[in-house]
Amino acid sequence: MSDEFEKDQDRDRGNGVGVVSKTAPKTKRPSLYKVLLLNDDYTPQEFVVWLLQSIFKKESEDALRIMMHVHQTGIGMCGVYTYEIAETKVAQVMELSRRNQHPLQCSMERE
Ligand code: TYC
Repeated sequence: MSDEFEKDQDRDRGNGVGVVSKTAPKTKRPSLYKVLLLNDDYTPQEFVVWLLQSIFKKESEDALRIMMHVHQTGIGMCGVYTYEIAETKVAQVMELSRRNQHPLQCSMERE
């Protein structure tokens, strides 16, 4: 049991052990970010499927489904991550696309 919790309990019992204000929670859940892939007319479908498998660890069936969703609707989600992981994945997609001379675009958005 935490010291803070015991202090709150002591105050509640009116036993003379005071706390100034209610104990604030010490942890906050991190914000999550969606990583989004955008369609274009030039990046090969196989390259997008390969990125989804290698960077986003998707099974081949899921990778194909996500790629086709982006191809047909213009945008799609590759995954949801904390800020730094999402940022790293976006940078990896952009760098691999650039190195392979594909115009593929990837972005992130707070959930
Ligand atoms: N539209 C591309 C093609 O027909 C395939 C593609 C899919 C490109 C998804 C980008 O994010 C993308 N070759």
